[in-house]
Amino acid sequence: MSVTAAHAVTQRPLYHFQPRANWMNDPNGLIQWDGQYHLFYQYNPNGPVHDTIHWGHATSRDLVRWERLPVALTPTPGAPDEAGCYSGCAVDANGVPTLMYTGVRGDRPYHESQCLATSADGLRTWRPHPGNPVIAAPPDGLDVVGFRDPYVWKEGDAWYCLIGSSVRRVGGTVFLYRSADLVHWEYLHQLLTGDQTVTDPVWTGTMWECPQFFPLGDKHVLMISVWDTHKTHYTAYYLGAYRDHTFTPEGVRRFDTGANYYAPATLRDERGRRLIWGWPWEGRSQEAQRAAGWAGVMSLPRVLTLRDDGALGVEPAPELQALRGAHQHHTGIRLTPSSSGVLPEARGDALEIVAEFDPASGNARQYGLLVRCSPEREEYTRIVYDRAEERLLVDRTHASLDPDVQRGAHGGAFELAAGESLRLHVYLDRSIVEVYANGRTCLTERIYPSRPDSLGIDLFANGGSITATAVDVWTLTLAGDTPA
Ligand code: DQQ
Repeated sequence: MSVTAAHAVTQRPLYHFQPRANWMNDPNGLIQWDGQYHLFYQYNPNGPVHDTIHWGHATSRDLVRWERLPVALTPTPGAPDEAGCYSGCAVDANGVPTLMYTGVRGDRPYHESQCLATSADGLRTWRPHPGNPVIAAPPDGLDVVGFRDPYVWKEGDAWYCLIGSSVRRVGGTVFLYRSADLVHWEYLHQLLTGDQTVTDPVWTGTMWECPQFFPLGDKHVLMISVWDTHKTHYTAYYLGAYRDHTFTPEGVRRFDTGANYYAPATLRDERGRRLIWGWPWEGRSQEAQRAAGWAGVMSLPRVLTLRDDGALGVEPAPELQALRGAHQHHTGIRLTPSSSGVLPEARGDALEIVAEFDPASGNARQYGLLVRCSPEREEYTRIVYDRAEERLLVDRTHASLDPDVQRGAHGGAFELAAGESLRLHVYLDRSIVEVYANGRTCLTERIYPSRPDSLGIDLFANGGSITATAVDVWTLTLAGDTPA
């Protein structure tokens, strides 16, 4: 086996959802129907690059094992989606499963319009609506860039739809529409428009993609994917009040402060939970993606809640515990700057780790976890709490000896209350790391260790000592048909 092929094998995630091969990006059309979760996603069946975008489709009963189904949406020659079926949503239209998505046609930059498709066989096959597009162009009189990613919900007797866009030289925006039948739409107004000159507390960019808008507790959340020509891609959310089709935001924050998480979509499941999936895109070259034959992965399902401090709470879905295999439990590990190899038995590239640190137990300036460590530390990825800066980071500076992969340290502000422990909950799956902390922040990063022996994990402390009060490590395995 060539070196490249060997790397492709170890970098392909084991328990995160992926198509068997080729390209995937955004989650789309998330819906639970007759108990089954349906996950659609942006998919190119023709190669591991973003092109000829279809909708892939998978279902699950337990959020862990996914069955891959035939492609749901295919571009139709001569139709508004002839160049691609871009992102969108799914609704239950009085018993008829209905997708609303952006069709693109022509040459780049594509003409974008909004289309419908329905299924008469239990969400298996989909027929484009003969009247497509149902929204042909953005509202008149505005200089807009981009018009895509419809998000639809029902309120009273009417359907409402948000579409992501941008007002040139102003900022990202979302247009609000109303319809009685999902086919004839009336433009109402801009639900919210960003200001691209404002950078604090979050720069909301020049264009908003993939809006999500939903009630949570007694508030509404407007989630947007911040896109910019300078290659900025991240997710932000506004929490606020929604009344009379007007949204009054109280503040804006980042969602997932890692380097590789974008275009999330949500669903409210039959248990009333708000679940979210995002797209952790690749952090390696197009050549490496072509050599691997695949690109893109779906994040794990997360449960969103509304916290008393006005921020979103986020936890991995508890169903993921079904992945747990062999388990180790350690307590009271004292860490100093010279500590090394404190978890010699724990190894693997598909692991769940829960590590709890007591800040009152010492004065370490930085502490945390190392994953995917080679025996002599040529490679390692650091998950770091910087106590002085009050920041939680994933540091990929030494994650790979491969010079062509993304590196750098990413993260965000994270304050611990007086007496509060730090609880790091980490899912490692070969080339993806998802980090959750204290139920209120998360980071997603892609890493590409080049050495097959980069399988160790460790704990560390810098600038002082600290105690890890408890550390649990599980080897994760997936029984079922998901891995290729
Ligand atoms: N991806 C889709 C668009 C969306 C973007 C195209 C976000 O609909 O705006 O594949 O990643």
